[in-house]
Amino acid sequence: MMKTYIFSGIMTIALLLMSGCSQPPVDYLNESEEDIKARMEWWDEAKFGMFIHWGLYAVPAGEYKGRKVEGIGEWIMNSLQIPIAEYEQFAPQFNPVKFDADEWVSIAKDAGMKYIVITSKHHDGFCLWDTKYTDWNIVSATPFKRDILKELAEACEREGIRLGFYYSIMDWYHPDAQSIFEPDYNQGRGSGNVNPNFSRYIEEYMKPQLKELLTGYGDIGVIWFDGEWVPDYTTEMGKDIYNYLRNIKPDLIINNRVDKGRQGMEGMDAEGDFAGDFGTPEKQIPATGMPGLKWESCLTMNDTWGYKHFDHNWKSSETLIRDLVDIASKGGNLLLNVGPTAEGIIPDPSVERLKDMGDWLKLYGEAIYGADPSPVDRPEWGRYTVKDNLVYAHVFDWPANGELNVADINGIGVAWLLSDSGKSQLLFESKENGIVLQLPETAPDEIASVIVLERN
Ligand code: JFZ
Repeated sequence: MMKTYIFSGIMTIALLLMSGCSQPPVDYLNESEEDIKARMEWWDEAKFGMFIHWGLYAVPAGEYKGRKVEGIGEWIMNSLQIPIAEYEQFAPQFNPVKFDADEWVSIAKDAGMKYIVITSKHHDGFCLWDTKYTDWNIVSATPFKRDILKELAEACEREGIRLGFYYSIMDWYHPDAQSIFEPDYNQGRGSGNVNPNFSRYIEEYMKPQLKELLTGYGDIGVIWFDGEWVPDYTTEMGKDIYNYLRNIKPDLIINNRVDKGRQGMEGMDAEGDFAGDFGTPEKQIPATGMPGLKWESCLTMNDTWGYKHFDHNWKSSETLIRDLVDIASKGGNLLLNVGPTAEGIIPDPSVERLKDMGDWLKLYGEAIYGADPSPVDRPEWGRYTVKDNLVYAHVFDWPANGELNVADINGIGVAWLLSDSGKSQLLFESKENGIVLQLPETAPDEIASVIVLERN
């Protein structure tokens, strides 16, 4: 009896304390520059991440009933106008028995990538985790039955790789979300109409799902929205969701597509407009970066995000490494995509290219990770990055005459090849237009050699 009283007394006090602690939601839309800087520090330094587009679309792999998708593979449901009931048949066929989260994470790590962003839910609405808000998910609807995101989260945690989730606002499966953009999935809504239940989709589906993702899968670094262009979605919803997520996880980083219709760089400016935390130029590298803004280019290695069995149009390792350098020299990050097969394999051509990038970064990563953008225009022969009193000259085109014109960015005192552990000094002389460095005859690296220019 006594015990019960004491117990209930403690419970009452505990409840009172808890309710006393519950604070009104914080408004994160007007964060100070310092707070933003601190929150984004890991992301800023990371420079290089892996994008993973994986879902049921890997089953048809770009081809359905003898018809091949011309565009991107993960859009097959829409591109070939596959009705929901037919598309559902891909779920019992999705059994990626070769999926090994540790292997994927080690491929990313060996490539020098510091974070991973995976499609938790793409436009087809299919969920790669054990969500309780729909059965249209990996555990309930496939023979595989394993929570892919959980396994990936655990592998990332073990290996010190940050994990982020892509989440599509547009949803071709959820009855409250189907958009007029997708003619066959709009259930008779006319052009310009919105789904009358779209706010229910946001409140009772999207928000709870995002909460699941932020609370059950370890220390999530990024939520990467997409499909924000549907007519139903508004900037107000975006602001509300931004605050909702940051109140769950204050250090979360959220991309610009949380705002209505802010694809790529359109409409973004540095004047404090709401546009999430970073820009997402897609399949492109902005010519002069995005001054005053954080940004991340997402790129494919061939021409699709989701796996297509007949897309062999692979970029070379040279192109990809130079793209990474180019992006770093302009102050951005590179989120480089892989599209695993329905068996759970990252295609060999992707793995080979990632290995080449990792090999290059093992030698020259000092000039990429944590580096600042070049303060001067790009030179003809390559790119610059900067770190404290060091300027890194990334030379793509090694001069035949052994003379390299460099800008006197910080008052160069000494120069050496980053690949030269002995740091033997390169000779240089000042001329009207800058400085001329004397280089060895052959490039230390055919793709990008790095020269360090240090201030005295
Ligand atoms: C998308 C998705 O539709 C696509 O499937 C993929 O996931 C990709 C990463 O994002 O689509 C977009 C988004 C933005 C632009 C173009 C396509 N854009 O900015 O031009």
